[in-house]
Amino acid sequence: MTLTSKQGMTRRGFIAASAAATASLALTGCQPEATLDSTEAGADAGADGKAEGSGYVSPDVEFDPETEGSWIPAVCNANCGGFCENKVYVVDGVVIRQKTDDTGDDSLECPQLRSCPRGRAHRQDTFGVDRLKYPMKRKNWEPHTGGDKSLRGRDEWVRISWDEAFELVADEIKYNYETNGERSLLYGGLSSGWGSLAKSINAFGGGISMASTSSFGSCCFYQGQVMGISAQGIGESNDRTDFANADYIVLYGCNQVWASPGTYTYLFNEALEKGVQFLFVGPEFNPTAAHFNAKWIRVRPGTDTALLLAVAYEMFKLDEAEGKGSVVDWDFLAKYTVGIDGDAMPDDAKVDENFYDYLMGAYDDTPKTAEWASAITGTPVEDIRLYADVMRKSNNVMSLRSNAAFRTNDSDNLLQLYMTVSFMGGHIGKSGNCADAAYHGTVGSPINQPLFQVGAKGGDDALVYPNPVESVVNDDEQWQAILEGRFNNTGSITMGVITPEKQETCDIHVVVMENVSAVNTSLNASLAVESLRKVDFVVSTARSFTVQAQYSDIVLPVASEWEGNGIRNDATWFFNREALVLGTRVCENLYEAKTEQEIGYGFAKAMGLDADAMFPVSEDQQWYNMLAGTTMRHPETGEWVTMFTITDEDLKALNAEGKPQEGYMPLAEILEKGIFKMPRKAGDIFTYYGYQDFIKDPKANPRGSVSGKFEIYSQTKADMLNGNGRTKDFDWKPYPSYKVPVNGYEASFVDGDINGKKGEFPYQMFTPHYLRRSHTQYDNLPWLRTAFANPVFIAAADAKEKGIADGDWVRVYNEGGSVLRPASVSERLMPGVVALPHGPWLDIDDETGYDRAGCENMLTRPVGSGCGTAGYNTNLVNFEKWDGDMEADYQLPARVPSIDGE
Ligand SMILES: Nc1nc2c(c(=O)[nH]1)N[C@H]1C(S)=C(S)[C@@H](COP(=O)(O)OP(=O)(O)OC[C@H]3O[C@@H](n4cnc5c(=O)[nH]c(N)nc54)[C@H](O)[C@@H]3O)O[C@H]1N2
Ligand SMILES: Nc1nc2c(c(=O)[nH]1)N[C@H]1C(S)=C(S)[C@@H](COP(=O)(O)OP(=O)(O)OC[C@H]3O[C@@H](n4cnc5c(=O)[nH]c(N)nc54)[C@H](O)[C@@H]3O)O[C@H]1N2
Ligand code: SF4
Ligand SMILES: [Mo]
Repeated sequence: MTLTSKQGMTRRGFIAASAAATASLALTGCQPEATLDSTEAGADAGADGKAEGSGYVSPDVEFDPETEGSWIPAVCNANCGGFCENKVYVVDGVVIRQKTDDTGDDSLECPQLRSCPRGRAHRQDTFGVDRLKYPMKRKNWEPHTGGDKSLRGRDEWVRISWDEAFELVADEIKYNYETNGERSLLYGGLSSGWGSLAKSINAFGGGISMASTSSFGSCCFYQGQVMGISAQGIGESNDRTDFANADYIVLYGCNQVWASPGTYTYLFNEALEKGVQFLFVGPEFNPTAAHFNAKWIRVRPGTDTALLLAVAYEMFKLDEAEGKGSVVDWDFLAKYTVGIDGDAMPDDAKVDENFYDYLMGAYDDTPKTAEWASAITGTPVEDIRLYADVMRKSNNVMSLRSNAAFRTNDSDNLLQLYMTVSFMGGHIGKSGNCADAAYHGTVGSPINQPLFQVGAKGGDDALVYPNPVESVVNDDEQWQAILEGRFNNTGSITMGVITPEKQETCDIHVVVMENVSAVNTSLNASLAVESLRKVDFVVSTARSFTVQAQYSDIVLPVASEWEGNGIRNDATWFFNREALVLGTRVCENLYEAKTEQEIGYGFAKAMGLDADAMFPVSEDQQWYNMLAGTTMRHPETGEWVTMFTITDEDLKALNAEGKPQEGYMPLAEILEKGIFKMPRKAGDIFTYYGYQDFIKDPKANPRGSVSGKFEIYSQTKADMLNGNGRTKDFDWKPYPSYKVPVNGYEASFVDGDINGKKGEFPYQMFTPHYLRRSHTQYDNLPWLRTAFANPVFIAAADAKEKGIADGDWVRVYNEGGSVLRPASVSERLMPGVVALPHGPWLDIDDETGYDRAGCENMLTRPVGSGCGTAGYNTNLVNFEKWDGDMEADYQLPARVPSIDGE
């Protein structure tokens, strides 16, 4: 299969492209003396720091670490969960080399937090030709009416001053409040409400905000009260020093090798070396399964509930065959859970049904046997039995999952079931056993047990300026809310809330997109475009000419984290339990870009608000506050202690007010090194087994559920799901049962009959997170585009049937539209399944309507059943060979706005 870009690149092609892109490059402001050369020089990619590929400006500076610049720690704060160490070699404010963590002996006790290819290409992000240089307005935009709205996404641009930009945005917002009310504004996208504009908008009156189950899928509403596990079932894994004590590690739909690269995969290596056996459960034998030489338990996307029901069924059957208690840990179930069978019902039960009897077929005449499941899941019957055998109580089993299987329609019973299978074997709260997550930043780190706590910035923020409009629109109805003015407000599922059904209306005229790539990353990109072309005003903050910038009317250029104080976003993304990683300022703001706070301040003033009161703490002071307030657990005593010693000189250098303080280590040390790693050893004081307190003493440490125990019968769960008005024609049971998912495997057949004929869209699509990019971030970087293709993965048997060869262009399509990608033909995928890695930047061809970039969300259908899950991995498509002609994306010019007069 092809993963790397294989089409031979014509050097002339990229030189022409990059010349066009660089022609518009006007380096202003802080730009250094060092000559900034373009790729026209045509140097080779790699070690000499010059990019081969479209439009990257590479400084033509000889590398001489002895005399010239200095190494500075720099953050990489993409939303990938990595938080790896990056260091940059800076000459006169320009980064000419990068390296990664080279401290320590790189042992398992003290691993190096090495960055992935994306982090190492980061300088192309900050110094790329596609950086936005100044505020812009869309050429054919008119205040209040939107002007020619159909040109959004394909218009030219006009440079404007910051003053004008602030005035125009403030005027639009005020005008719409007066004319259409506060329900006319939508914070579009997943991270809505966190940006620099949101604070003033909230202070002024707020707007409808948006929620999504994006990362967690149907795990979203699993807070403590639902079945007594940790929020979303995350944060209570055993810590990594215990991995080697398992007999089996089940990687449930995980792909650390792509989706949590950095150090995380490495953390499992000791287990691999010590002979722990890995199982991988998913629709492809992915790079992670390959790395760990895992036994592949194949399962069709979105059918996991059927699979695990059969695993539970087969465990009971084994237990019966071998003698009660030989396989199932009945003592564990009795002590720590409720609802396994009719004898274990909780007090609040309203339904006279239970899990065991359901499995045996008491309510639907269908025992959930391996054979029953296999027909749905595609898993060989013997593999289901093997999985059940592995889960037996005499084995030590760690079950670690990502949320991929939960980003599927109607998977709302899956987390309860996943936990139940581990409860049945008693695999919780002891060495070698756990059931939790290992994805994003949570691999081998029980994040509920942090070893560092970053200090508060001060003068902040969302709590002081909450959004006065309480309405929240869920991802699946975001575009419908704009196009049809209606949605079901059931609270913020992002925050784990499900309130009862409440149908509301709205009249959206303004969309604000900050810190988010809503057009690319939300369900249904074609409706996103239609929606954005309907409203009167779209504003976004952006670093480069992102898709959301492209579809806006006014774009405000935001400084990258290398231009700020680095740590800015870390409170959100800081997940590495065992290391504190800091970045410091690498350079001044580039071009006319402003930091978030500078944008917030200017906008507040334009809104007529008291900007000084709203932003009382300078960014330098915030940075200091974070450092001064940072605490850590002392490596020997485990006590929480102040981390940094800060002197008067430090205070002066940091341009901040405060008092000198005593701490564990000098501040200067971390500012220079950028990293502190907690030394670890198996069995040390930080060793942790998930849920250990509850397991030790369940009465003294009850869980947050109604019963205080893990609930295999959760009335709360059923009531929430049945009350929110999203699911059609299905009664959610308090115990885990199977619901045929909307747009799942069954729906790929005519009338849903899996023994019948395939329907119009016979293939299942899933959308893995991809090594080349972090969601959309970094997908513009030429090095990464050159190194990794943007494929659709197709099973070899299916490709053969369709006459598609590796590298051919393929059109993948369904009711949502068509996207084009090069084929990567693979023996590692289940037939009937295609994979479109998540995150390319939408690029719709006006003539054909095809998306040339292959944005997978053109094909994801909003369903929002269950808790309102964004079912990215349950969509049906068809595909065919595409005979058109198109260059591979690394050959395309950088995306830069076409600016009037330039
Ligand atoms: N089909 C499909 N869709 C998915 C998923 C999937 O698996 N399949 N996964 C979902 C998941 S799990 C997630 S988390 C979402 C992610 O969805 P998004 O959050 O929309 O994705 P990003 O591409 O990370 O967008 C962040 C944007 O913010 C910009 N940015 C970064 N730092 C700053 C800053 O300091 N200030 C400002 N103003 N902007 C900044 C970045 O350049 C980028 O444009 O996608 C979801 N969408
Ligand atoms: N490089 C990179 N890293 C990232 C990100 C990124 O965009 N790029 N995004 C970050 C974020 S915010 C998140 S949320 C995580 C997401 O990371 P993950 O939660 O791991 O999600 P995916 O990459 O979508 O899927 C992982 C694997 O799940 C399997 N899978 C897909 N569908 C199903 C299914 O229905 N059932 C089962 N059993 N398996 C299935 C596939 O084999 C796939 O390889 O990654 C984080 N890390
Ligand atoms: S993109 Fe993520 S994994 Fe890669 S270097 Fe940055 S933080 Fe680490
Ligand atoms: Mo995510």
